[in-house]
Amino acid sequence: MEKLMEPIRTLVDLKRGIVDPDRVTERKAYDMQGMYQDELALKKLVSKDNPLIYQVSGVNIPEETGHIIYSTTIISPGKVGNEYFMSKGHFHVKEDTAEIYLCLEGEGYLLMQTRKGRVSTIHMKPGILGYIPPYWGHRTINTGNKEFAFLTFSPGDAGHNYEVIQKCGFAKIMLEEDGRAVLKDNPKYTPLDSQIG
Ligand code: PAN
Ligand code: ZN
Repeated sequence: MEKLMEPIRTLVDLKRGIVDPDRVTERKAYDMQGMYQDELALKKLVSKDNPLIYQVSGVNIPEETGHIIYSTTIISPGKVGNEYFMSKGHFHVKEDTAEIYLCLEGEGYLLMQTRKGRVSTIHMKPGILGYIPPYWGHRTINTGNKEFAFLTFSPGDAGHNYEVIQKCGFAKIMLEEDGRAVLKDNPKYTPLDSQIG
């Protein structure tokens, strides 16, 4: 017989997301090695005070078909060299799964990319909902001067595949130039061959 799960009530602060989460994952500068252009600047940050780049707060939902997983991500303001603080970025393990991002606070970009390297961005600010269709890898970037917070909702069985991004990077990077966020080609990008996209 199927085990029936009990409904869950979650309090959401409309600026900072899920209140009293079951789990919080922190990503500090140390955890972001290999992700930024300026490796020396990252090294310096790590040895200075290894700042928090972002944190993900979630509720325990079974990672199974039929469920919807939701969490809050908060990315700190800051840069590594002239590259803004950002999430690692990933494809879903089950690549035919979509995701919804709803911005609560701050501003930034949702950067998406197909396996073939086609790129799309959505400028996020409070109230903007970004829909990530199936097959698009995704990363978020805080281009503002305060915390960038958003809620995410994804299918329970989506999973996270970090390997592709770790190996190949994104085709584009977001840099600060003359006080503005500018999307540039990533000189370190190494494309992957694939039929999708
Ligand atoms: C999000 C991300 C979250 C952190 O919940 O997992 O923003 O980014 P990374 O997972 O790339 O570190 C999501 O897209 N889940 O599928
Ligand atoms: Zn995702």
